[in-house]
Amino acid sequence: MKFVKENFLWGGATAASQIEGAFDVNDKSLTIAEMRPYNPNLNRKDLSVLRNMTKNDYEKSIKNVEGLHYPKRYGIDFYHKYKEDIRLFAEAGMNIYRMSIAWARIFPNGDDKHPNQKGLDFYRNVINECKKYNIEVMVTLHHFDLPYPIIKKYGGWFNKKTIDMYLKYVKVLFQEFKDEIKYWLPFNEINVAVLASEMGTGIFKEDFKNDQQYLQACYQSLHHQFVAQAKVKELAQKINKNFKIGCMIANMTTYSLDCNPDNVRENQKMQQLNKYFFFDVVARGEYPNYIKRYFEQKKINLEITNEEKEILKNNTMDYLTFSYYMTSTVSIKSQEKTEGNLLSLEKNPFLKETEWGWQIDPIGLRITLNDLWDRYRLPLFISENGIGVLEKLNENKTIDDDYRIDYLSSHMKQINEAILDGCDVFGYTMWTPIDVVSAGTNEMSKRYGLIYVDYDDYHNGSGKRYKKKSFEWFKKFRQTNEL
Ligand code: BGP
Repeated sequence: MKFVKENFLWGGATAASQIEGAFDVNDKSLTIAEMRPYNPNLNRKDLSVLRNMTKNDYEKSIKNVEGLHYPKRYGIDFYHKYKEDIRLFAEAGMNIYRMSIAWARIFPNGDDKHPNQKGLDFYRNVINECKKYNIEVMVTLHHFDLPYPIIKKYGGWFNKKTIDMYLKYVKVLFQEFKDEIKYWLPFNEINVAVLASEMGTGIFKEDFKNDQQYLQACYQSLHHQFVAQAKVKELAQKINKNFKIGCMIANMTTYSLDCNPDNVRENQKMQQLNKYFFFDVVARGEYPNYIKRYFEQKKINLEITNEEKEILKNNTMDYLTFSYYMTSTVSIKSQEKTEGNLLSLEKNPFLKETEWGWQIDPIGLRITLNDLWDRYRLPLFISENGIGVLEKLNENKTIDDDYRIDYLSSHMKQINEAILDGCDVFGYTMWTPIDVVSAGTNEMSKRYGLIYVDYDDYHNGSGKRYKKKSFEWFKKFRQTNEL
């Protein structure tokens, strides 16, 4: 099948805390991401791992407690190897690279007077390296990596002061890379602010009286991120009118288990709460009524000023983007049991799943694109999509990852279908072009890349890069446009 769209952006996505390493060089502070330890006994299918750390655990992590290991502090040493890696991305035929900038390298404490020049220099070098190969760069400004000093001193995104510190940081980057970067993402997966708030906003359950107060705080912190994001858009207009600001969510397409109207309605509710709410706010500029009703039921009272309402109304997003890995299946019963866990207990008998229990569903991507296009009529971008697998180099020093080729090509074919359906989709960055440390489980063993990196979960290994079979497949696709 020929891919129909010309000038489409094809590339890969990564995040600073999962690749850079060099966690303590040049005055960088520790980020919340780098403080999450690897747990060798983890249950790979239990996503509650995303939200089970206490403040005390983080304090331990600052003190580097013996016996604990923090893979994100080392990443894949991209900090020193970025030239080699970007050359490989170019060789694979990528024309876009979605990367994130670590706030902690620019303003390590959040409230520093001046930006850290050494941090800016590092990112300038990385961006220049991409430009050398004509690779467009999309920048995520905040990818689960709030600097810990902001959490400790200010309480993370629950505090409105974090909005101002964040805007100061963003302004520096906007001015610095005014001519180099067009596509910006203020937040990675903004809905994580509610789904796994500790990772997304740096707030902790034990700081609130009860579950209800905590849930309210999650939504309040999210509101601060919405306001920050809208202010980023406002600032962008002043600095460079060509900047494009997008909102990203972790896509939560769910199906009803069956045609029982109770289950169908439960599914609709889940889609509203986990997906549409976030895009409704940033595309339409206001909180939808169904969420106000939900807040009433949960006795959630948010502080939202009239000025903030105006800001949201006047600064809607230029494009919408999402990560897409799987779909889930919902019934009233499953939702009661999981209390809205990311993965539902209902298995979809039509889908296969990965070792992490993620249900593979390429057609769901076409469905998602059509739904979003119909609802918002805004350009769409798939900012993450890929499959995590346990892999070992074979005797030929490669990996025959036909399953990855199947996964990626079947999703890419569905994008083609969605474009033929009439959806305006302008790009795709796979997660990931190269193996990285997992965001959720902090392990290196969950590999997504077209390029294998020789490190294990304890950062033992040579760090050498090896092309997998999927690398050659993608390269060929870029040359022929044939899927
Ligand atoms: C998304 C994150 C990424 C990423 C990916 C895969 O939620 O934006 O940072 O890592 O999921 O998740 P994991 O690494 O847990 O497999």
